Amino acid sequence: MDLDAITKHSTSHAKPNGLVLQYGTAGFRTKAEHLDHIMFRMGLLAVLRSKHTKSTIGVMVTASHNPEEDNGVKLVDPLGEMLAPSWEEHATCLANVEEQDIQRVLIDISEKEAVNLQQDAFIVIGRDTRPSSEKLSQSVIDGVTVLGGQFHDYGLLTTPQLHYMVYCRNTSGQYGKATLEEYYQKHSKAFVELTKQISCSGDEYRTLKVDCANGIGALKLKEMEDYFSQGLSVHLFNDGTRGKLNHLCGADFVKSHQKPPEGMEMKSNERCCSFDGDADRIVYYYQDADGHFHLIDGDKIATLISSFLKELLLEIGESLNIGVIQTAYANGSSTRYLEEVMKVPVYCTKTGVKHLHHKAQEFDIGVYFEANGHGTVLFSKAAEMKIRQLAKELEDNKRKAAKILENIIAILALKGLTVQQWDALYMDIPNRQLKVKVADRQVISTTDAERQAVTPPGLQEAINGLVKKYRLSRAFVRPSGTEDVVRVYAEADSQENADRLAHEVSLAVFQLAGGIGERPQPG
Ligand code: G16
Repeated sequence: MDLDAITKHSTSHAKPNGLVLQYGTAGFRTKAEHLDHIMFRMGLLAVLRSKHTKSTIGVMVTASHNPEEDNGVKLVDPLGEMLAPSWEEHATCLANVEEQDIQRVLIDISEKEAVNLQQDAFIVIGRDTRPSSEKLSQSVIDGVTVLGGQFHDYGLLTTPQLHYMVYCRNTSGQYGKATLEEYYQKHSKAFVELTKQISCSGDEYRTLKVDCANGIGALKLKEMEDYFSQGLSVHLFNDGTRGKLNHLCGADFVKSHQKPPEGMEMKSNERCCSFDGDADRIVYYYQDADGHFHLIDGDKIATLISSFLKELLLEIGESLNIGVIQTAYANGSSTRYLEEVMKVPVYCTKTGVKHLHHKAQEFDIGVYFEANGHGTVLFSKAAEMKIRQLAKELEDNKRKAAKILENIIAILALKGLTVQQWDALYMDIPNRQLKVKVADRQVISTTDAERQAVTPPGLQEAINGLVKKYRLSRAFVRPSGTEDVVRVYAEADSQENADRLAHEVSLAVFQLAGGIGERPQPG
């Protein structure tokens, strides 16, 4: 390690006095102007992680669903997964030390993790379209180079694309080349193949309106459009040419306000969807003939996919085990439907893709989705090999099902239901999400996959008392890991009651957990 160079460079990426940040739900997130030192230091840490794993490590500069003024960074581990928890702790430690202690912390991490400092390091970097992202990714590069790491800067990428690049580079091309062209080809091929096999007629399956949250999704979808031109025609809205990133649009807005984004023309029964700012969430929706808005969120996506997979497995006579992973935000109706109607085991983890992903790895086929639209399906290596084998061996009618399964490994598509039939699988329990500002959100700690508050004293008792007043009700609170707020979630038998319960719980948080600013107002 060239300690002098580290000292020299770190002074040009000074840490604001007194600023303490934590590696949260999806890395570091805060106002962009407070992140320069974090980016530089995460460049340093990525090099150590790369040397330690002897693999390429990814760094994504994005604050995803957060407002345009924010930014953030997360590290991507060798198999395209989120950073290992022990290294999250190193990240938080390195982010918060004073400049003169950076070298000591780097040496401590290297010693603790037995990092071979002579090992080469390679880092790939991607960024979203925020005005601050380019400069911040330069600070990452500064950190990488000062520790002697090599790098490839992909520039503008969606978060899933960066994860894909990391995985490709670490699997010696077995999964594909780490280029955008290959990414588009691979995904569109599976999709087009799949749409050929599913006999659905009419345009309704081939057109989709997409709200791109004024973010990177618009650029990348435009690039991808030609690759799947036979299978799907997409109409882009909020493509960043006018509006502000995530402002009154995007998946987070649509999900939490339960209404369409601004800037999208919706005719009745048209299929529409929204990405978030880095295009790693998707929620679907439509407006019925009476003008009512219907949201098809991550819970419904998980239900569709797992029921589809179960049918296919039944068809080919395979008994691979499927598990569905949700978080506390999953609508109560979705959990009941999955367990009681579909008879698949459902597990609840803490918020954050990393937690769901980890649990999903325990199954032959692990389907995980957060209600907000993040998710995927994991096939164990053994399950994948079995399916590929079956796709070759089985007699014709069964082979078709196995072939579909094989393509599904790369991409997921609908099973020929209309969006309305999909929506009608079960009825959501009315629900409401709110945010409360408190002086220090860490005063709230939780247990039971974030469904119960442990501190501050009295808060859980207060929530229990409020929940009892309503039918079919449930509520919980938790500190956000991406925004400086406490999140409140409530369900009840009517929208009015869900709104009321969420408001009453917000007031309890405000009173018992040190609320600041204006008291939460009803509706
Ligand atoms: C990130 C995480 C998600 C999480 C969301 C909200 O999403 O990747 O797993 O659900 O934040 O987290 P919290 O409630 O802790 O703020 P994104 O799309 O912003 O990367």
